[in-house]
Amino acid sequence: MAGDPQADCLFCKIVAGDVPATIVHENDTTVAFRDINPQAPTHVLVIPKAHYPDAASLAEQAPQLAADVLATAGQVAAAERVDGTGYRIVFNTGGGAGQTVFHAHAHLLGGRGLNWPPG
Ligand code: IU
Repeated sequence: MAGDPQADCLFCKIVAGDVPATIVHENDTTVAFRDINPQAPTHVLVIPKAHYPDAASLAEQAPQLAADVLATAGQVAAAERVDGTGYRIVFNTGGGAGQTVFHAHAHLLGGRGLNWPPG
């Protein structure tokens, strides 16, 4: 069923506490943790606790939860003090765009200059 934990999903295991992660923020619906391969001084992944494979399915099937992810990203940006200089929220969607973990997640990147367009 949509949103249910998936046994083979790394991020569901992080939500369950079965795989370690450096969690920087958690509330009833979302978790934020540091990316293990950071691409910027601040690189935090914000995920819904419920499983949706990508941002599009999350937004379509659980729009309030998608909003929760964005709200958490904003709160983490403020806590990391990157809100003053600017930051980026990225949802890689599909393998061709670089998505490797198929549990919806926002990358929050900040703490350095960010070029546009991204690679
Ligand atoms: P992507 O947009 O699906 O490519 O992002 C997945 C991210 O998950 C990527 O930046 C990885 O470095 C990150 N990650 C992680 O933080 N912890 C892990 O155990 C694994 C991947 I596997």
